Amino acid sequence: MADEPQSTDRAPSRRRFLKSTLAGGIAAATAGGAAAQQAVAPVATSGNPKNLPPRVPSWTQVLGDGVATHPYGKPSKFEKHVVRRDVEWLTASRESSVNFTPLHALDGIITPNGLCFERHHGGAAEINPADHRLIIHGLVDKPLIFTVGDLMRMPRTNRVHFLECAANSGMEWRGSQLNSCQFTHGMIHNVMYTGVPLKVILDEAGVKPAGKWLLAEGADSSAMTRSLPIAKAMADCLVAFKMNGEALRTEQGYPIRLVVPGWEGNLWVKWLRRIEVGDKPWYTHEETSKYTTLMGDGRARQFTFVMDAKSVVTNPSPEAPLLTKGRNVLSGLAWSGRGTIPRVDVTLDGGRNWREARIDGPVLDRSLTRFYVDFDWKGEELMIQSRAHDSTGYVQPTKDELRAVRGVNNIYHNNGIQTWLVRATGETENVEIS
Ligand SMILES: Nc1nc2c(c(=O)[nH]1)N[C@H]1C(S)=C(S)[C@@H](COP(=O)(O)O)O[C@H]1N2
Ligand SMILES: [Mo]
Repeated sequence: MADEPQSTDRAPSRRRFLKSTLAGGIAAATAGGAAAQQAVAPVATSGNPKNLPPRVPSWTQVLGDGVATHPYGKPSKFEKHVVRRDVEWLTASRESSVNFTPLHALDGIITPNGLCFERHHGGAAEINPADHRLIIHGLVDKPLIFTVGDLMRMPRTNRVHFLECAANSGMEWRGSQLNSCQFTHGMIHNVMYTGVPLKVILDEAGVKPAGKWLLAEGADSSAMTRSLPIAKAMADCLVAFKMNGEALRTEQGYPIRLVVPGWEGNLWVKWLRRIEVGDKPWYTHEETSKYTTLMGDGRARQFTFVMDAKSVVTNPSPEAPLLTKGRNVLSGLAWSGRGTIPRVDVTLDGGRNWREARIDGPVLDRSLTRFYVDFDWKGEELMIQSRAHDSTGYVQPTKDELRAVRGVNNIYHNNGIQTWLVRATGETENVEIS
C-alpha cells in the first residue's frame, strides 16, 4: 500500500439502497479464511453429546495442563479466529501496510495488546531499549537526551485513550464497499497507557517563548515525522512505555511512543526518538501529500487533527450475524476526540424509530465507550444504525451529510453513521440508506 487506504477506483458504482458490495475487498475477506464465517463466535447450540449434561465431560476426567505450560499466556485454541486481518488489495507491501482490529469479537472498552491494529509506513522497528534514546532539541534552553530508564524514573500517569487512524472507514467514502465490521471500522484501538506527560519532559528542557510547534520523529525506517502544536503537547500528550500494564508491543512502538489523545493516529509517533521544538509547522511529507483532506470544491483541509465523534454497532455485524431468534444483545462502540460519550442512539428500522442505548462500563475522556441494546428478535429484517453524541453536544452525522460538506474525493475523517442490514436469516451486510 503506497499510503493510506484509498476509496478510489475500487469503489463500486454507488448502489445506494440496500446494496452491499462484493467488490475486490471481499475476495480478501475470503482469502483471510472465509472471514465472515470463521469469525462467528461458537455458540452453545451445538456440541458433542458425550460432553453435555447429564454426562460428565471428558476434560473433567483427566488432569489439565500444569502451570508454566505457557510462560506467556495465550487465548484458548477455540478463539483462533479472533485475529488481526488485512485486506489484500490494500496491502502493496507488508512493510507499508495496515491490519485491522477484530472489533466484532471484543467487548468492554479495552483492546487486548495482541489485537491492536497495526499501521506501519516502513515496517515495525525492533529496538533494544538499551540502545534507544529520546532527543529533545531546537528552541529549548537545554537540549536533552533521555534513556528509556531516565523516562521511567520521571513522574508517570495512566490514561485510557483510543487511537483511530485518520483513514478508518476511508474505503467507504463513496458507498458501502467492505462487507466487514473489522475492515470498515477496525483501524482503532483503545488502550491504557502508562507514560510521562510530555509537558514534564519539555519543561525540563525549557521551551523558549518562540517555541510554538514541535516535530516528533520515529526511529523506524520511515522516520515518520509530524508537527504538533506546543499547546497540545503541554496539555495532555504522553511519552508512553506501557500499554495495558505491560511493555508496548514492538508493533505499537516499543520501547516508547507518543500518545496524542483524541487526535489522528498518525500523530502518535511510534519508536519515538526525536522531538524538535520550532516556531512553525514543518510541512512534512505526512502533512502535505498525506493526511490532508481534499474537499468537494477542490480545496484541501490541512492539520485536521481532531477525530470527531463516531460509533459503530459491532454485534450484529457482517462477521457476527444474528444466530438465534428471541433474546439478543446488540453491542457497539462510540468515541469522540473532543470528550466523553454521554449518549448513543440506536435504530433497528433504518432510522424511523430511535432508542437510547444502554451505556455500560467506564465513560472516559477520549476513550472508546461501550453500549448495548437488549432486544428481542422475531426474525424480521433489521436496518441497524448507531448515532453517537459527545460531551460538546456534537451529534454523529450521516454519510450523506458528510459528503455534502466534504465531497467524495476523500479518504480521511469518515465518521458517518454506519448501516447494517440484518436479513431474515440473520446474515448481516454492509449497506447504505439514501
Ligand atoms: N514511527 C512511526 N509512527 C507511526 C506510524 C509509522 O509508520 N511510523 N504510523 C502512524 C499511523 S498512520 C497510525 S494510524 C498509528 C498506528 O498505530 P498502531 O500501529 O499502534 O495501531 O501510528 C502512527 N505512528
Ligand atoms: Mo494512520
